[in-house]
Amino acid sequence: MPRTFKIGAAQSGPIQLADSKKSIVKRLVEMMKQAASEGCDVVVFTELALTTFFPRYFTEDRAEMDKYFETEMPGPITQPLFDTAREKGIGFYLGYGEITPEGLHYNTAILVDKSANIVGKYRKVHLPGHVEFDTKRTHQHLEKRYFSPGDLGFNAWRTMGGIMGMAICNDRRWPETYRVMGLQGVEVIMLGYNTPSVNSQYNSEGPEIRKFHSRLSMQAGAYQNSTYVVGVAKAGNEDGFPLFGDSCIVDPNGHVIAHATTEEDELVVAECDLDLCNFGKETIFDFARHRRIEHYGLITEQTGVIAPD
Ligand code: ING
Repeated sequence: MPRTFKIGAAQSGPIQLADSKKSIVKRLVEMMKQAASEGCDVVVFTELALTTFFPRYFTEDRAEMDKYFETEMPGPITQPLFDTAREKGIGFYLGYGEITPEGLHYNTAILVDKSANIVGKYRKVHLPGHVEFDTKRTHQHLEKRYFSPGDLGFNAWRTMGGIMGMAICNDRRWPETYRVMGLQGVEVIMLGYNTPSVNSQYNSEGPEIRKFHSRLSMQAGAYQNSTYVVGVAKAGNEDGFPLFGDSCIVDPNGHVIAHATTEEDELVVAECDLDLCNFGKETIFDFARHRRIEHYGLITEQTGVIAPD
């Protein structure tokens, strides 16, 4: 009997500066209802799903960006997501900007089960970009200015009939992200991303190669840890700044089994058998039998490159 788990990847189309969080939540609830009507067990939303990708804008006073963050989850704005999840019996992943009671700012995601309980929280570890305005870039990417590096690590939670993990955007480019969760037996890694269509430091790097790198990273992570990976974009043109879509669901063999075809709100659905993870975990990627950790020390002892003389 397959351990069926139906996944809905709810890609978001563009969010403009003028769009209210209330109007965005309405869009997300619509996709959640569509996912529930198609029998999904979980719906995966994107990174910073409630707002435009505000780290593209520089403000001297960082507190000006607090309006893009949430101080409570759920709060009045996001409560309809939890109410609908409970009513429909569907879980969800939601990416958002978090301000803690201590006033710290994180790029955060939560995992919510079918009873609308927050099962887990993740704070983005790998923050790309820079802190100060960079005159050499065609557009800014100020995540290191507005967020602190995540302090919760990479965890996995047994919920909704499987072992679930979370990551956010740039995390998908780093093999350590997947392996730490792979060492916890993860079967589904959910992640949202907001990825500019053009490299701000190398403009001839356009959407095609960037989509290739996005899929390459997620397919490799899925295969090398025998897990499903769900990557969900915020896509489209936000106030003149294009983000690519290509949301996709990758199976434990590294195959893209479903993907978006638009740069709008689009639900991508795949019925998955979580037991498809087992063969890889029990053979080629049976970590206990094959890994040789005595040779891996540099990975945690050293941050940057130290090349031979
Ligand atoms: N966005 C991009 C991402 O990692 C990026 C930043 C793009 C870094 C391409 C390197 C190359 O997909 C976020 N939000 O991390």
